[in-house]
Amino acid sequence: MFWNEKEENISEEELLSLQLRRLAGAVERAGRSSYYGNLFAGKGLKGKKIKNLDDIRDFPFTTKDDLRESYPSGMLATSMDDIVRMHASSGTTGKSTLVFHTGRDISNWANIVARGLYAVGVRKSDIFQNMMSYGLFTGGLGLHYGAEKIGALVIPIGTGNTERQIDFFKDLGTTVIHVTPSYLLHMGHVLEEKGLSPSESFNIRIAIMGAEPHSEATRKKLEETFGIKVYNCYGLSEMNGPGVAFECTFQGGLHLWEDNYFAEIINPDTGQVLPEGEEGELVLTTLCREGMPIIRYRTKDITRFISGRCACGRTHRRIGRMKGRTDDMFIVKGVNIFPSQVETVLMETPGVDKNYMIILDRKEGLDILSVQIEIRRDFFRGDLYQLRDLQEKLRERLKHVILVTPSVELVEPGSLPVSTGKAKRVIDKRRL
Ligand code: DLL
Repeated sequence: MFWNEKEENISEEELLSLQLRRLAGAVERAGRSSYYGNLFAGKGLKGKKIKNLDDIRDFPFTTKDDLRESYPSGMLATSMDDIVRMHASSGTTGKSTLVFHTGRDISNWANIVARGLYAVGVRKSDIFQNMMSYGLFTGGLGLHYGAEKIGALVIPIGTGNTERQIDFFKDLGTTVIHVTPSYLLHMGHVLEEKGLSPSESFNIRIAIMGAEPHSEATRKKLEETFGIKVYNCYGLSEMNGPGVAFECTFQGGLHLWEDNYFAEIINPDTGQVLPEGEEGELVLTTLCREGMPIIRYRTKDITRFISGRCACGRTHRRIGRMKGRTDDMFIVKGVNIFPSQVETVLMETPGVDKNYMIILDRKEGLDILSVQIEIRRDFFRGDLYQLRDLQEKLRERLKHVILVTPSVELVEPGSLPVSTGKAKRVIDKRRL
């Protein structure tokens, strides 16, 4: 039932004292990087010893902007020689947030992913089709290594190429898939169009689903459509990637692996740590990472701790399904996008006026991103070719920056709604 009973069924006292030891080590290691070294020295925290878990509250938060500003290696806490792999957050181009891992970091990460996979019933005999992008994005390699550790046969197919995915389902008898909710919804439509019953045609038992927000209703719908069990897996590249928290077969929340991450829930406005059970922003500290320890990272994800021990027996506390984010980031086809990235492209393109709107929708299970853009009156001289050129140029530039191909609609100046307060740039019509 457990991948590693000693680690997962650890007593609360032991877990707390392990966290304390590891937290002290994490702060000490972080201080070796130029970023934290200077920060701690400037705040008089250099050499501060962590004597109890609450001592971490004296340390400042780390944000995505801090990671960007310390690009490329300001948070590196070891020599570059000790690093064996680098990943980056999805959807970032240019100055992205890089994370460096030593060999031991990769092995620890694979261990907690294996833990999560084992907890939902993945075994050595399974055929694991990994339908997430490989590369800088952590979804591909992150689960790959965990599934290999269990001894499953891993098919590193990545995302897309739906025809081949279906062929492998049939020909190799895939039993477990790792997929984003939007891609699985899309597959359901494709299969139905082909006259194939998703629930009767294959051997799939389990889907691991993550990287994007989704609701309990979406889970239920997918479980029914495919006749499988769907389990939620949460993570973010700054904290390694997938597998920070994983559901077990009881589906009553996600076990956050507290021997690897120290978690706090804060009030996003005041930064105050909230009492257990209250909803707020999840803040995480890496407890074991050597290559790039991160202290009190503001994930911007809203969740809460679920009280009580899970029926599965694991001690690690559970968090609830993500309720949303405190910033304006949205996720399309598993890729993180900020409206500011779209805005930068638009404002750099001659002919574009001030107002624009991003519309997110879902057709046959597939995410669609459209951008409506007001065009300057003096630019529009009734030349259709010129407009088509501009439309094409915008589509290409946006695709280059946000890594998702948008549909671009050019509209007359003054035709989009003008907001009086904070501009609402994104309309999300997708039903999660
Ligand atoms: O999305 C890592 C991942 C890959 C997780 C595969 C699970 C499966 P990033 O690209 O850095 O990393 O994006 C992280 O995605 O802060 C959340 O807002 C969102 N997110 C990730 N998993 C979930 C989930 C990967 N299960 C950001 N539910 C996070 C809701 C999720 N949101």
